[in-house]
Formats: sequence, structure tokens, C-alpha cells
Amino acid sequence: MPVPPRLRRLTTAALPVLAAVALTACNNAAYPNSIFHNHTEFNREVGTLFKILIYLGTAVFIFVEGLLLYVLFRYRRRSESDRPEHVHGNTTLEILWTAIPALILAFIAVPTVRTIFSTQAKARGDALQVEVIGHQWWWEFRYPQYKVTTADELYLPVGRTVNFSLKTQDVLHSFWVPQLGGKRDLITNHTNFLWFTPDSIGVAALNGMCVEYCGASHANMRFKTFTVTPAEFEQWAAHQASPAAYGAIAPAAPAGAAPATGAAPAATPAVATADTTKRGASVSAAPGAPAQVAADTGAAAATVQQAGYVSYPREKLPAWTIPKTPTPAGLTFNTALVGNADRGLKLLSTGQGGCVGCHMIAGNPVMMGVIGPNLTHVASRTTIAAGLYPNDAKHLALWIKNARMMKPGVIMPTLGKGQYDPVTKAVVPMGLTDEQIADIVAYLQALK
Ligand code: HEC
Ligand SMILES: [Cu+2]
Repeated sequence: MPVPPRLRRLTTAALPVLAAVALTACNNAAYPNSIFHNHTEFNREVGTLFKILIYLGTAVFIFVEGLLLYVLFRYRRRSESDRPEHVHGNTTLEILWTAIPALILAFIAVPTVRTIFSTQAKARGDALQVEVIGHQWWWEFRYPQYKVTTADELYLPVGRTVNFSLKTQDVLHSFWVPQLGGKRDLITNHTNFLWFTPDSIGVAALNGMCVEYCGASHANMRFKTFTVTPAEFEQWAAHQASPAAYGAIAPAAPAGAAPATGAAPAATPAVATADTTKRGASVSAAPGAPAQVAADTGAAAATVQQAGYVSYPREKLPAWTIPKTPTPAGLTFNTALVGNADRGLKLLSTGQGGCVGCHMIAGNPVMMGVIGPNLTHVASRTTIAAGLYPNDAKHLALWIKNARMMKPGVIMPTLGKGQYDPVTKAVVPMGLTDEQIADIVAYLQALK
């Protein structure tokens, strides 16, 4: 039988759609938030259940719709005088159409209940513990076994089960890394749990996000997950647990840090002033060029070498992991300014800008705040402001100058002198000058 031209046209139209759907399932770069790349047993299990349901559902759909079309066609009205026959019940049919759906439901209940039980079960005792604390609008990650506190970037060793305990500091949030599993809510005054075992290395910078509406910047509450080798993880954790890589005045052995590696932090010397100017200069000479900053050979870089793996190498980040959020119109910064890390350190340590009230920098005894993200190793992160901007000199400067224009509703105040604060609706009279901000940025960039 020749295919009718209309059907052929329909098929031609359907093919690209099907191809697009197939691509969604395979192309990591184009669809980094796809749930079809499974990198944990959690996601595989849910994926298997999903497939069973989709295949069965499709079969039922085709059968029912086919039957419907057949009946519509077969028993259509053929003439004006046609009258439908009256039927009064059919016991066999009624039993069948009750029994078949009941059987189908019982059949899918088995894998469904099994998956619910296995994904809600308690994590194994030797799991890596990670506390996730949701804040409006950023993520705090704590690794109690390693004495690490960081923000917006998760590092997970491959092959080890990780057990998240999920809490919130304020309103409801929800934690989700599509390629790893989830999603699970962060509920006020209640701890939720979620565990899984990442099983693939090199799937760089998996996207995570808040998936429960939580206020003005809900859509700007993202994070990244790096799945690394166990050895890299131990080194990363030891480094994160160590005091600031620059300007720490009382370097102490990181209490309770992983024993195997952590040699470097304890050996970090007090900062040599000779390196200070060099470092400050080289940092600001390359605004917006993180790779160059990473390749820098200052005092901090020497520490980095000793510690081995510190963080995911910036130059290996796939292009799609670097945020392209436009900066607010009218907010500018003189990127030609050369900052000085030592001056930046002094500005922060004398309470300029009030950073001390909100941010922690271990090794800097005045920086003890816990309202904002821990900045001890802020330069080891690839983004700032919960994944909104790349972590480079330009964006750091704009952020410090006017965080509230960079991200609607943030608690961090607008700090640039003469800047308009969109929350207080007033101009900041006594804020930081661009020169001071450049110095602070140079200091922050030394905190690898
Ligand atoms: C009132 C509290 C507060 C003050 C004061 C404050 N910050 Fe913040 N800061 C925050 C909060 C909250 C965030 C997280 C915002 C977000 O991502 O939603 C933040 C984010 C940051 C970030 C981005 C960190 C990251 O990993 O995303 C940097 C850098 C930063 N602040 C530097 C500073 C500096 C430098 C000062 C002082 C000049 C300062 N902050 C003053 C609360 C504050
Ligand atoms: Cu949220």
C-alpha cells in the first residue's frame, strides 16, 4: 500500500522533533541540566523506574487510542436514519476493564515501592557527610569530617557514598543536581537527608540549583559540583581546611583535617611582604583572565604547589560552565587600577566596608562573620554569588561596589562610594573608592 502524501509529510515533520529529543538525552554540553545523564545509583534507579513507566504508559496509550479510533471509525453514523443500538451492561467487559488496570497498577507498584524504599533508606555509616545549608540566595556546604566550610561549590570523591543533611537558615529551598539525583527540600527547623554515590570522574562542574521558589533571587541560587578522584578530594579538603593562603597571621595545623595529605597548610609561612606587591600587581594586571591568575607565581601559588590538587583547574572548565550573566547597565569599574593585596588585607582587617560582620577568613582573626559565604579560599572557586558571575577581578570588583545591583535583594550591602543602593533607595555617601575595591580584590584573589 503506498504511503499517503499527508502521512509522509507528517513523518518528515516528526523526525527533527524526535532527533531533538534524542539529542537532549545525549549532549552534555548543550543540555547540562538533563536528567538523562546518570552518574549515581540513585539516578539510575529512578531512571529505570521512569523507563518502565514510560514504556508501559506508551503501550497502554497506543492500545487505548487505537481502540478509540477504531470504534469511532467502525461505528460511525452512516446515514441520517442510523440510530445507535441500546446496550444494558456487559459483565465480562466490566470485569475486564477493572481487572486489567488493577493488574497494571500492581505490576508497577513493585518497582515503584522498591525504589522509594531504597532511595529513602538511611545512608551507609561510612558515608562522606556533607551539611547543606540554604541561605537566601546561596549554598553553604560543610564537611564536618574534614572541618571544611565552603560555599556554592561541592567537591565529591567518586565511588564514595555522600550523605547530605539538608537544612535552611531562612525560608524553604530545594537541593537538586539533575545528573546526580535529588531533588529534596530544605525545610525550616527540620533536617532532610539525601544520599548517593557519584560514579563518574571528569563530568566537570555539574549544575545544581534551588528548585523551590525562595524569593527575589531564587533563580540566582545555583551551585556547581565537581566529581573528583578520592586522592584529589583528600587534597582539596585538606587545603580547604587550612587557614587562608595569604596573610594568615597565625598559621596553625588544621585541627582534625585529613591526616594523609594536609602537609602544606601547616607549613604555610607568614606572608613575605616582598611578594605582596608583586602579587597585587600581577593580579590586577589580568582583570577577567582567571587562567593567568591561576598561573601566577606568588607566595600563594607556592603554597598551592605544595598542597597538590587545590581546585578544579580553571583552564579545563568547559565553556558552558562559565556564567555569562550580563552586568547591570551603568555599573562600571576602572579595570586599569592596580590593586595591592596587602593594602586590601589591611582594609578588611580594619573593618572597612563592614565585611568583618558577615564574612569569615580563617587565619584572619577579625574576619569572623557567619552571615555571608566563607571567604577563606574564595579564589579557589570558579564563580561568585551562587554561580551568577565568573570569579574574576572585574566581577569581584563590581560585586563589592554594588552587590545589590548585581543580584536583586541580597543582604550584602551596596558598598561603593556614591553608588545607588536599590534596597535602601539611597546613595552610599561614605563607601569604598575604586582604588580601595581594587586592593580588596587583589587580596581576595590571593585567597586560593
Ligand atoms: C551584611 C552582610 C555582608 C557584608 C557587610 C558584606 N557581605 Fe559579602 N556577602 C554577603 C552575603 C549574604 C553574600 C552572598 C550573596 C549571594 O550570593 O546571594 C556575600 C557574598 C560575597 C562574595 C561572593 C562570595 C562567593 O563565594 O560567592 C564576596 C567576594 C564578598 N561577599 C565580599 C565582601 C567584601 C569584600 C565585603 C566588605 C567590603 C563584604 N562582602 C561585605 C554578606 C555581606
Ligand atoms: Cu532557594
